[in-house]
Amino acid sequence: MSGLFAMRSAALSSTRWAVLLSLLIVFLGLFPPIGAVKEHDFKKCDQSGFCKRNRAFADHATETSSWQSPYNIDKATVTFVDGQFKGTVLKTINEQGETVNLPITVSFLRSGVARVTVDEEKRQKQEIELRHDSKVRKERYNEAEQWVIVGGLALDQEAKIVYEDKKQMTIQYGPSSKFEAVIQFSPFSVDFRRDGVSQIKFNDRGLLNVEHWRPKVDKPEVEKKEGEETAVEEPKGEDESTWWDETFGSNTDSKPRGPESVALDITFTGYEHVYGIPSHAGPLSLKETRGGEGAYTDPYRLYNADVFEYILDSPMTLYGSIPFLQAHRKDSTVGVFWLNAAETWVDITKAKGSKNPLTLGIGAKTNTQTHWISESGLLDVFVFLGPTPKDVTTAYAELTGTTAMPQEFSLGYHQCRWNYVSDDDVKDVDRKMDKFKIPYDVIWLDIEYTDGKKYFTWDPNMFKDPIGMGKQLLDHGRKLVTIIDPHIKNEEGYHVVSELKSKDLAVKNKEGNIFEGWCWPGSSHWIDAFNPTAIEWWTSLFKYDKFKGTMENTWVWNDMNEPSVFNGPETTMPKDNIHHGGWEHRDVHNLNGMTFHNATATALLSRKEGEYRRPFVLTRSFFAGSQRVGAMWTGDNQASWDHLGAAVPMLLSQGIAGFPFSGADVGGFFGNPDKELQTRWYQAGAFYPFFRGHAHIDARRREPYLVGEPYTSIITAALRLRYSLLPSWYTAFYEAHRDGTPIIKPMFYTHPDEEAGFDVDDQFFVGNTGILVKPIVQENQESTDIFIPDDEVYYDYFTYAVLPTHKGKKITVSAPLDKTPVLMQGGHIFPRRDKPRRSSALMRWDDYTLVVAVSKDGKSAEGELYVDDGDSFDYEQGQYIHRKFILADGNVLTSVDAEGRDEKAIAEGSWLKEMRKVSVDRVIIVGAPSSWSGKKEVTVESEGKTWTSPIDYTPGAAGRAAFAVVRHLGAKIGADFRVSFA
Ligand code: NBV
Repeated sequence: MSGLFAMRSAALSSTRWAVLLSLLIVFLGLFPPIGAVKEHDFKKCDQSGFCKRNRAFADHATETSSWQSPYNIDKATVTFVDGQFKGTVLKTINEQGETVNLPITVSFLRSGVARVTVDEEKRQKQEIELRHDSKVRKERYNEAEQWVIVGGLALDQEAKIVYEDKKQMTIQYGPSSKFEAVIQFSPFSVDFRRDGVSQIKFNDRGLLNVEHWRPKVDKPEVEKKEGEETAVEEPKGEDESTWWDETFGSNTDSKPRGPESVALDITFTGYEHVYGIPSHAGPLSLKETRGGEGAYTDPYRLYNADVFEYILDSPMTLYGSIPFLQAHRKDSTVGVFWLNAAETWVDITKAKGSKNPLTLGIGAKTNTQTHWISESGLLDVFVFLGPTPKDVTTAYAELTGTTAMPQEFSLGYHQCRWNYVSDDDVKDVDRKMDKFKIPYDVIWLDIEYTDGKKYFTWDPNMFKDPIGMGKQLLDHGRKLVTIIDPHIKNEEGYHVVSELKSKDLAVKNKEGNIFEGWCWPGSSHWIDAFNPTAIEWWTSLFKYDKFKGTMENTWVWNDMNEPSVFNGPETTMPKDNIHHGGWEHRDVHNLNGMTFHNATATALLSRKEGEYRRPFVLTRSFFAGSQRVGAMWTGDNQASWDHLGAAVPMLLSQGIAGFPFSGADVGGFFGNPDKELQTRWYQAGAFYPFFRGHAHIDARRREPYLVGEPYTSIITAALRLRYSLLPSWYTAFYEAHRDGTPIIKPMFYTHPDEEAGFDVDDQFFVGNTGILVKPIVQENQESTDIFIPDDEVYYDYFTYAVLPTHKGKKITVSAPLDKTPVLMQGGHIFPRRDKPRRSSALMRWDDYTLVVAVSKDGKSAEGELYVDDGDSFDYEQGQYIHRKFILADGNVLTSVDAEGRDEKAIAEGSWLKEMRKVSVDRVIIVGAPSSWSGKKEVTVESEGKTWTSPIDYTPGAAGRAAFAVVRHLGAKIGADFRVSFA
């Protein structure tokens, strides 16, 4: 590994070295590296000039008792029109009182969200000079919004000034005018209040810092003393050493615009827990970052990077970032979204024992203080005042979009490894899965399927007949995913690179020439997916007649899109590279992965004239908004118990940051899991929103049928559990698509009032099913403790045992190797399909089972089912079934349209017509009332007919709930029905 990393950071210029390097890469590719991430290959805050400067600024402010923020609003410039406050912040830059103009806009949005944007006048007007004859844009990057925001920007015309004097202005806004923003002019600060109580404060600690443009002034040389190098006079006050250029490893960043960071302190008044800002391998409830017991010493970093074999419990950056954070205390959630795509760091500290009078009386005494620091771009922050976690996630989703309705197959199991070596290999695995009756939906091809890492080609020897392979999969209802990365091999005669060059669609270097770097194929260029013309061209490459060998069951995986550049600084692109529109890579880095993912998904929308289906594209890198495009996974984890344990908090964090279609490599990417670990990982993975087994090229083959008994059977049972619950998973995806809620939900989200659950991150609820899962992530564990967030009744999923639970306490449940701890919370109804099949496609017309977990009141429960064709966009035209099931009074179960639609009025397409023939076959009622004892039949009414169906009642015994099973119910899933137990 060390060799590869050394190579990745080496700046090689001569052809001889280049050839040697490519040979070495090929060689090392054959024997890929082992060993943990080289932390020193990635910057710490004190190696990142702007982070270090802003932390020093913060320290100075904190240590100076008389500190006053040098930012003041010039009252004379203030206007407030149609829900928008505008003015100029004056930044005092020296003792003479000289100031710099920073235009500020505070927009109050109809949704109740407030947005604060600060720009720099000189840069807006392009009145700055660039160094090194650079041709990049002079403005601060102001296009992040175009990629990220899809709605919710309408202004709240009702917002009004309710108080104003020389010092401040109070604006009332939001639903029922419950929110207020108190904008203080001097020094500038904003206090966001709900019902008169302070929730979020900007610049309360005076850490606002907008590094304004200034020309480089060459300092006079000081007299050289004997034996010393030529010295430059050290500037007084600020540390200029990283203003004009900055070296890390062998790369020097030329910084044509000099220092330009933006930073702000944001305090959450009375909030002890903060969540979000993925992706980091650490707990869901974020840690403090400025030292102290158990705290990190570095800020959380958001700078998408190929962090090979990442370490756990670390604020280190990973492959993707979403700068959205929620703060939570009992019964209140608020949040901020920091819309900035440049390298960003977030420091978190908690000020305990605060005597803040505004928080007294509500029991909270801790303020969480955050300090956000970005290298360039606008200061652009959205503020959410809740008060529920759902209010916050929904408002965020209105801005950035919700998770796309997925291809239904993509919720099934994905079988991947680096690599299935030939088309015969793929066909063989496919047959063996059938032979062993192991359900799966998708088999994946990693980079080796290509001809010499040239995407859109096939290895002519190993993949002679990709269409034959695709057809076998199609016959079994299965799909193929092929990897397509953004680095394009720089090889004479390769049509993709020739077109990329001739059409001028690649990312440029600082000189404005095509950027060349190193990745898997050796010398490569990178498509600039910020360019609309590049997206158009990219789309053309995926047409079935262009990417020969693909067909309608082929889908795509985008890897390495941070982008990963082996010989670039921190394994990525130089920051002074140039993108479409003249923006520096520095400005857009964290958006890069999303633009590529987006280009690929766009391409899949039109592979053939007349074909318009939901794309499936997995991405490694992402940003806010990526949820609209596809799924993500947590990158290169390891086959270790620790990594298994790390996955759930990471996926929970993804969910509350609005990108819930997420998974971790099941089995662990690097290394070889032992049989127990692999089994436990499948049991956990069966409850990841995205469920894929994957392995490194060096890892031993580990398809589930190879593990041997009893493991293969246990893994198969976990897979079948996933498959039987697919209707519930699909319904949870629909809910996420509708309003941005997470698919797997942490305790604080479902039970915002139960304080003991606020830092619980190793268990979760699946959608609104009431299914509570606690994966086993430790070796030799035969039991586990599950935290119970409320006083509902909880049943064991498999045995129907009623657990002796207490709100806010843990309960021990047994978990031998063949059991995943899964509970059912009383009060819920969820749909299943219980007939074991080989793939989700084969389950399409299967009848349903409804599981009713009766509430502690012994008579009620509710749940939903959403189903559509799982492939097209016809659901947008009403081609779906959405039912609400209600058990009332312990004697009637009804099914009604969840949206109150008159279903007869919906014109039936072919899918809906067929689906209307599908029935509810069984209803299992767990916690069935004892009055049903001895009952032999129930009365069913539906579609104007009445009939009876048999019911078997089993009385409760030895801690197990009474349960009843209605067989052959026969009511159609799409029709209203009423089952009477009386
Ligand atoms: O394409 C090869 C791998 C892939 O299997 C993995 O899932 C990605 O995260 N890829 C990274 C590149 C090389 C990793 C060592």
